[in-house]
Amino acid sequence: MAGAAYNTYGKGAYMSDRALNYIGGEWCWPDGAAEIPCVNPADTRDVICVAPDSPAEEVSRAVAAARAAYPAWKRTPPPERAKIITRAGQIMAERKNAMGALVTRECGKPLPEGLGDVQEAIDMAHLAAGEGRRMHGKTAPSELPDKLCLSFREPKGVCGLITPWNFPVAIPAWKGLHALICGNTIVLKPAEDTPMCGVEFVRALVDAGVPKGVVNLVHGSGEVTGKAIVEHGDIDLVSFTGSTQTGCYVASTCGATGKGVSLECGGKNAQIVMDDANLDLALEGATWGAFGTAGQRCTATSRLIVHEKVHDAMVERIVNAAKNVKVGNGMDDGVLTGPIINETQMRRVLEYIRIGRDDDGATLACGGERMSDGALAHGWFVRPTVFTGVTRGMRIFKEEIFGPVLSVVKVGSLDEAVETLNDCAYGLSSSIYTQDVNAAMRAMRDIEAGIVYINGPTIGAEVHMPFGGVKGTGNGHREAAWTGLDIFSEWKTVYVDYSGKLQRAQIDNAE
Ligand code: UN1
Repeated sequence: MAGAAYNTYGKGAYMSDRALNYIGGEWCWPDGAAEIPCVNPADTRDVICVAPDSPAEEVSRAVAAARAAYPAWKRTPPPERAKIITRAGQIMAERKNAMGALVTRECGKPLPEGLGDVQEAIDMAHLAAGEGRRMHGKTAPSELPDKLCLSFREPKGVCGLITPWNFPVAIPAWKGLHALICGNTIVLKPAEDTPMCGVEFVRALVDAGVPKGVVNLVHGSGEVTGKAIVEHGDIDLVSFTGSTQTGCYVASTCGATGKGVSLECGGKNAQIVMDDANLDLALEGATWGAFGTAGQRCTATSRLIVHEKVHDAMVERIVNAAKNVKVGNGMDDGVLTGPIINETQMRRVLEYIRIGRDDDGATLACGGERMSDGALAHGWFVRPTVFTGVTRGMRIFKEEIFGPVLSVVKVGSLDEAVETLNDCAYGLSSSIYTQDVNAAMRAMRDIEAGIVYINGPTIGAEVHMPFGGVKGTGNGHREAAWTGLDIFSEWKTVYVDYSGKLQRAQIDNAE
């Protein structure tokens, strides 16, 4: 076996200054791998660990371990698999405070959100475990006598899971727990910014008793480790959450190498505020949707589409709210907006702000700059930013920014609001604030998005409902809920002929 093996079970990997891989039941570090440092984005002097940039050979070892474990796991009855997932959920609940703090330390989002991230994984464990007793198929009589038709779910095989940093426990859980309950074995590559969250998620499964090789963890960059997963010849399915650009590469490579692929990519989500909306409620929703998680959710509110009759009042409120948002280290009380995940991403957000101001010609109503005074000096903070006078052709209207930047667009009617919302390459989440039930129903029908909130912000999806989007956001799959099972399973149809003779469908019973 390549690499020194570190057995860190129990006390473990979390205490280590190295984020270890987990392959075939052993914690390990690939010999000679480049080291990727992981720092706290709120204070980069806080070095959390180094993770290996796992090369293709390490990915191959993980895939081989997953392949070897697959037949036995596939034959394990789903309610038995569910017991392990239930225990993993219980373990995460016991460790919730520590895991939540780790989420905040690694990815910067405020502690209540860090805890929420872990809670989402716990919820997902309950859901996936329940599915262990709901692996139902359909049965039907045949068109021929003395013949029976059955269908049931089977696992896909070895699944490569490539997950983002912004929900570093929840998204591995969405993908991983549904993959496992269906009987797949997995190779998880967590985001390089949040390797220890990946370690903690896997450690919960290991401590819950998942058999060796069923769950494997490989750290690394997208360019090295992610690429090796996507191109590997013995992976059956890749499930990816991240940018649309990378998603297109993942999809085309999986297509060329004959793998299944599920994608959860970008968003440019909008909240509509109609003239009859409760503006205080709409303001709370927009503030949370745009500046919570520093705008770094696929579901974040990035466009505020406001009816002209309440436009000025709404702008005044949101600008005032943005100016008063507490920005800082997510461990501090009352912080709504934490740091941007890393310097590259912060520079990208600042560049979009420049584009909005200079190229697009929108009006910068507040924010628009890096914050680096005092306690913020060592982090990647961007002041909550609002642009007004944004119109449909502008880049800040169209492109995903993934930062605390909100573009306000003025419209004159519900139809124009929905048309403006739909004028978008993505279609993940959306929201409308109105007290008119007919307007709400029309919006529900006409909005092109996977998720629609009525009188709620664009963020806050629950694990038991389908999660995903249309257009450039995905490729037709829905994670979590009952629909997540469809990503990670295949249907097998079985015909049982007990007539004792050859019966030819469509022929012997032809009219
Ligand atoms: C994401 O941003 O990729 O609905 C996931 C929400 C969360 C999940 C977001 N429950 O905002």
